[in-house]
Amino acid sequence: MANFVSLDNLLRPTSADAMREALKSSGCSSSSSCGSSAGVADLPLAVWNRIKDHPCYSEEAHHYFARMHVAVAPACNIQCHYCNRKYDCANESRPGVVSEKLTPEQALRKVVTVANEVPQLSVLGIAGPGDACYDWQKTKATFSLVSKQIPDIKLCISTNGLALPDHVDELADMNVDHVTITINMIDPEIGAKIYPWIFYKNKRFSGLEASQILHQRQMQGLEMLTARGILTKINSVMIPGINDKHLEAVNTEVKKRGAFLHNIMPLISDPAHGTHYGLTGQRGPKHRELKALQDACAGGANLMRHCRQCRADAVGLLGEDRGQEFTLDQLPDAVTYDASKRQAYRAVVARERRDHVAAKQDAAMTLGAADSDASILVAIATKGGGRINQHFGHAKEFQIYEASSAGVTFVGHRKLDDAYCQGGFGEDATLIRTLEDIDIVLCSKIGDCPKQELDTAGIRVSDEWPYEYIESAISTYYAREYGAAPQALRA
Ligand code: CLF
Ligand code: SF4
Repeated sequence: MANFVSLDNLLRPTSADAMREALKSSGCSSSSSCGSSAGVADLPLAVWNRIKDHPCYSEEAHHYFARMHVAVAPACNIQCHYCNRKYDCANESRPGVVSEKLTPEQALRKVVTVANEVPQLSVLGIAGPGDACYDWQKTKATFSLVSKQIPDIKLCISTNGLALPDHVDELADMNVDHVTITINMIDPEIGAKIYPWIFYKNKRFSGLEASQILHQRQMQGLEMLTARGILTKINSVMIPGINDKHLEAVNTEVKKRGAFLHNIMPLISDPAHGTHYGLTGQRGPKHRELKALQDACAGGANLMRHCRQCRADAVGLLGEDRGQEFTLDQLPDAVTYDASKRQAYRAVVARERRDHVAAKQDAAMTLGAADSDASILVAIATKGGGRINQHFGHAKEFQIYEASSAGVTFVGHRKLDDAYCQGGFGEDATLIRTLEDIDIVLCSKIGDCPKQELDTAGIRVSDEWPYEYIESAISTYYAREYGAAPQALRA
């Protein structure tokens, strides 16, 4: 299905009214029985300009811009208990086999093909399936080839940090402006429960010694990046009973050393993945445990809450994966970069952003006027663009917002095993568990069956605001239910 903000929008109006008209002719009526939120105003302009097109470093940008990963770096120099080398790097990807590893030349062909066909593309990341800094020659060759052809693409890496200090100067020389380090501990005693061994200076270390070295190298790498003005994001895997109580201290420490963002991710632990934690019954955190930890870190390093733990070969907006459209066998033998679509798309986004900022301001006023003590959680079905523009039955995830008189805040997302229309409901489905503490679900359309089933489970749902900006619809609902009369919606 096409994204909401696409090149198609260049040729037709993007007002909510026009989109609602289009919805009417989509052939599916609602009565069918089928199944760091910081924006430009919050940051120095120079920093905003560096993150405004990066879907991971800006929550706002993730509604509009896409990243792609190329799996050119399979080798790794440490072992994490949440990783099985047969699967994607859990630092930056959900477990799942990488479809194919690429040479730097194959990666270039793939990136140019994607850039010609996915105008949202703004970032090229190398996030495994091993470690981008340990498998350095391939990382470096790929960035060098791609940046010559597409000079404005942002270059981004993710690393466990062990080999990072050896490459910081080259990263700065190559204009890599965004580096993620996975830091799960600042106390090597805790590290020893996460990392059985590391490989450093041609030698294998284990136990406490391994974690001491890793910790020292991670801190050194972070300080070196900060000193060179490179934006850093720290990823931490939240492992209940191991480091969950410790991650607040990690947050404080990385902030002290200049980290721009902290992304606390839930451990993904499934025996089927064959990881140490999966096989030994280590559980991952519940939604509310993750949110409680993130809330407890407020005031420290800025938190990222929109991470999708994407694959090492992901392509597209966060939350969608178009990787299977760009496998090697589908790529042309030769391809030339055409900048026109990406440039045209940016003009669309600039217009959308202006409108969205105005809508958010109206929403804030509506909520303030409601003058209520209520705080609610709202689940949104969206395909991007900051709008409620997805049919309930097609949603594979919901974006979660918290609303109160103080404002609307993005607080995370929740994935479903399957969309409702593909059988994602019924006795074994996760839908009700996923939405159990949600006050209302907002979608562009919903059929009678799921509406009834949600109603039975006591979950409210509405398709009253199709294609409206998320904040506009939430504030209108909130004011109607909990406070004074809402202002007129902005179309
Ligand atoms: Fe990739 Fe990571 Fe760069 Fe983003 S992902 S290397 S910073 S371009 Fe983003 Fe994916 Fe979360 Fe990573 S959603 S796993 S944070
Ligand atoms: Fe796996 Fe990544 Fe850890 Fe290496 S750094 S063991 S690839 S999760």
